[in-house]
Amino acid sequence: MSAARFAILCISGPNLQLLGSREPEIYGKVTLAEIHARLDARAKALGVSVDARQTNHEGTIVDWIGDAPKAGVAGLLLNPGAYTHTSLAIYDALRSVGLPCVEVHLSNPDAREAFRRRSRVARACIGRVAGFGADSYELALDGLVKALSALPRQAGRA
Ligand code: CA2
Repeated sequence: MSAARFAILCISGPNLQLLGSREPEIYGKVTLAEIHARLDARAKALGVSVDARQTNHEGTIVDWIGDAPKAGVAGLLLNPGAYTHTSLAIYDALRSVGLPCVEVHLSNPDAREAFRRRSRVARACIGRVAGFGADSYELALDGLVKALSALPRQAGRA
C-alpha cells in the first residue's frame, strides 16, 4: 500500500457529538461517527489520510491546530460549531499555523439566525462548505485535497 499523499486533520467543535440524536430537522440523522467513517472512506479513495476528532473545548481546538504543523498535517477541515461566531482564539491559531483550512458546516448559517451570519474564522480559511448536512464534510475534503494538490510540490506533502 502506498503512503497517503496528505495528512488531514478534521476538527469538530462543541455539541457535535450530539449529531443524530437531537434536532435532526436542522442537523440531519447521521451521527458524527458515521461522518468520520465516510470521511475515512473518501480519504482512502483520494489517497490521503484523515484524523477526525471532536471536542467541546475551545482551548483544545486551539491546541490541536497549534500542534498540527509538527504532526505533519497538510491541511485542516474545521467545523468550529458555535465557536465559529465567537472565537478569536481559533482565528488566531489558524493564522499562526498558516495551514490551508476549509470551514465546514452541516447547516447553512447564513440562512439561520442573524448571529450565525458572522464567522470569526472565515478570514483564516481558504473556503467554506455549508448547508449540505453530513455531505458538507466530504465535499470539503474534496475541495481541500484539490487545493493541496495545486500547491507547489513539497508544500503540504506528508
Ligand atoms: O451547521 C453547523 O455545522 C454549525 O457549525 C453547528 C453549530 C452551530 O452553532 C453553527 O452555527 C453551525 C451547532 C452544533 C450543535 O450541534 C448539535 C447537533 C445535534 C443536536 C444539537 C446540537
